[in-house]
Amino acid sequence: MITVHHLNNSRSQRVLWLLEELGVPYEVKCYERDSATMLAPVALRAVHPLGKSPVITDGALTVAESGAIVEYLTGRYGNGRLVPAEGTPERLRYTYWLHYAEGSAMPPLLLKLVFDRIESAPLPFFVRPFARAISRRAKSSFIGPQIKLHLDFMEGELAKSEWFAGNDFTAADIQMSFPLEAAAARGGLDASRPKLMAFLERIHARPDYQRALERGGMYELLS
Ligand SMILES: N[C@@H](CCC(=O)N[C@@H](CS)C(=O)NCC(=O)O)C(=O)O
Repeated sequence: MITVHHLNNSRSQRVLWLLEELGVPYEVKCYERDSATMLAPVALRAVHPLGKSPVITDGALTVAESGAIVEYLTGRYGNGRLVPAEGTPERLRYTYWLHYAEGSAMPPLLLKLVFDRIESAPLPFFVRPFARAISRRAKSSFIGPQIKLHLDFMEGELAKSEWFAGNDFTAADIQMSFPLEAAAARGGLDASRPKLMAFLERIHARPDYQRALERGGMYELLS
């Protein structure tokens, strides 16, 4: 039996969704973020040394890192579903988006989260203006323009086909859901980018997406 070690409001929501789409039975072991630091509890380090989510166990196997988990689950249980055929242009696009989600789209969004927190952190009064000025500068000179660059790029790509890898829904769309939901919650993604907003509407309407939400509990990133 597959166990998904699921941290609330996290990337592991994608793994629950993928398992629902594949119709593979699984159990969910829930972990709660620390409400002050937002970090995962140390108990998760007993599953994998980094103590991050998602991580799954399947018999004697432990697989961490969401892209690797997607590859493992589709390869072991997919029977060709949710992955374009080898050697097609769609397969190359699929591989690209599978890596792009964590490798390129997430870093500027994570930086924004960190600097937003610095700005709102309770700091000593003599430090506060400097911390806020540095944070605002980092956001306006680098982070904001990078997020815009990526959102424009993704919007343009979804103007070419309905889903990221082509005309069919694939596991790359599941992988891409997290950066787009994070961008909608706190990265400035709004109705000015209709293709991306329509993508979010389409995925949220999928019954397996809904079922995964029921299994994983509240998912605040959706805002
Ligand atoms: N690139 C990794 C990122 C894993 C990651 O940072 N997960 C976050 C949840 S979204 C986490 O575990 N945060 C809690 C912590 O770092 O303690 C993946 O895609 O699996």
